[in-house]
Amino acid sequence: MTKRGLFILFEGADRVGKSTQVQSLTNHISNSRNLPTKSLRFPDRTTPIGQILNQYLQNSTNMDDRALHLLFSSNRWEAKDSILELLNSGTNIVVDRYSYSGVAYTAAKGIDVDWCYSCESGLPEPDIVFYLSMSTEDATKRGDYGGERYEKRPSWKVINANRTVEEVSNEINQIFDFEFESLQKKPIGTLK
Ligand code: FDM
Ligand code: MG
Repeated sequence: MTKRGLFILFEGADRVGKSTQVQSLTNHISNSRNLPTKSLRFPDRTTPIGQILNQYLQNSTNMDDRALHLLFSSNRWEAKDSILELLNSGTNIVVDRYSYSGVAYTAAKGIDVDWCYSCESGLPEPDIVFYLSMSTEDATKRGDYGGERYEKRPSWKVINANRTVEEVSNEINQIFDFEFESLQKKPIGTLK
């Protein structure tokens, strides 16, 4: 029987190196284990909802904060079935931003964190989250980022991203290799 794929998530501030590390880990998984691996990113600007988000992000068109939040969240919900299909068919996914970005960006505007997070409840849960941090100060503040309750189920790894691309990817590969088999045995989780 095919084993399920893993859902690996990268979070962190802009320009911290997420896209580079997503690509690097995707290559590492395909090459070292010869397993199907796909990278995804949110927002997914290719869908109709994603195009609205893209317009907002590019032109800073005005939108109500909650309406915007719901669109970012819908953009994940519309990917839910394909995410589950990929995982169930044995494809690993390496994802650039997800629900924690959604909560962090909207809550930073002063909107209730629980309201923000409630839209995410029921989505597939990442198996492991690599939080790329540029300073140790950020790392200790990560409660502000996703909030402690969100860190309980998936395994959060705070990675010091203030190093060379290779140093960062070596650490990520090591963690991934160490956790891979035990994570694969767990059923796919759901955000609570
Ligand atoms: N962003 C991203 C949000 O505000 N909410 C979300 O749910 C997500 C996934 O969109 F500034 C913000 C974060 C960032 C912007 O992201 C575009 P990328 O990673 O630069 O494409
Ligand atoms: Mg960006």
